[in-house]
Amino acid sequence: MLKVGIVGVGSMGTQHFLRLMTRINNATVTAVSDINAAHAKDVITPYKNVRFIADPISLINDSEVDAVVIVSADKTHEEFCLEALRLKKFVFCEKPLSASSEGAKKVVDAEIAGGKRLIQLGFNRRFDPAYQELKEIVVTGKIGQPLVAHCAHRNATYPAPSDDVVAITGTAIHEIDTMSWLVGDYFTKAQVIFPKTTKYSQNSNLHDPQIVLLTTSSGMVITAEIWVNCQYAYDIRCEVLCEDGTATLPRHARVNVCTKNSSSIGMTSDGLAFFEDSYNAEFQAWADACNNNTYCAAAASAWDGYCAAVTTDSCLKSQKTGAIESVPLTDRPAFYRD
Ligand code: ISE
Repeated sequence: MLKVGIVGVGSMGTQHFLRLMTRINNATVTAVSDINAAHAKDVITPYKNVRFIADPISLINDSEVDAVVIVSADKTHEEFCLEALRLKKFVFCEKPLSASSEGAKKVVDAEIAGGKRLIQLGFNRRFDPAYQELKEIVVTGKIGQPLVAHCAHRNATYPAPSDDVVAITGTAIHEIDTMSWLVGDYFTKAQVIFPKTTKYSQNSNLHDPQIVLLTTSSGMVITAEIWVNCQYAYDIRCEVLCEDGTATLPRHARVNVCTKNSSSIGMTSDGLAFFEDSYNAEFQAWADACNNNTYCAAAASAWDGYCAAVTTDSCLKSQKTGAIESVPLTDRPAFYRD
């Protein structure tokens, strides 16, 4: 039984806590930490064997914690990953790996220096069956080489505080990792374009929607629309244009209801519910890998987190310059090749 410590039980951390306690086999949570002690204690109250440890570094060091789940504020991920690596403990870290590409590089270097792959990054879509099918079609070349992909990432509303930085490092980062994984290539160029902003943008520092344009090393172009206050629902779209056809992510797994002169399909605004199966699958894969003292090759690694951070840095630069910015990435080191 894998004994897990969770750093951060905000909305997503609480979901991961409940997931590990009720839906994941051969893993249990032994301790949690959170800056909001009262809330954390409420979360664990029904579970008598879970301790609250105020200091996250003490939690990571605790002898009853074999492996660490990091779901705290983005800016803290790097420090907690480095501490877990120092102790040679397995880590599941929510994205981003670090708030900067320099920080992400430090984590990658520390993992390589330790000689063992210990970090799994929470890019959950790699475990989504629809995305997996899309990838299979694209990488096997069944409908020719991919040329262009159009993606959309829409949140009904965005939790405050939100701004242009978070739209890239919190939201566009999913498209960045997913598309790089899906086409098996990394990005060389990035640009961000600001169309007219919706009246629902919560502050003057958030252009909404934004269009992210990415070019891969093979010359494929990806357009990613990031619209975090679309109002109507959580909506994720992806269409890949290949030489002999197109492949599109299914948009609905729900029943289509027809009544007089109308046809409708329900949607949800809850992104966690939308991708629930993929979250369960990625956590089960992580727990299984930890219990087998190895890493899950299907999951995102620290290197993938570094690549995403370098790409988001270029997007942030382009938000300021309006120009096409280069993405200074190199080939995957042997340590991260499966
Ligand atoms: C959030 O952090 C996520 O990971 C969600 O998947 C994404 O839709 C949302 O925009 C992010 O804020």
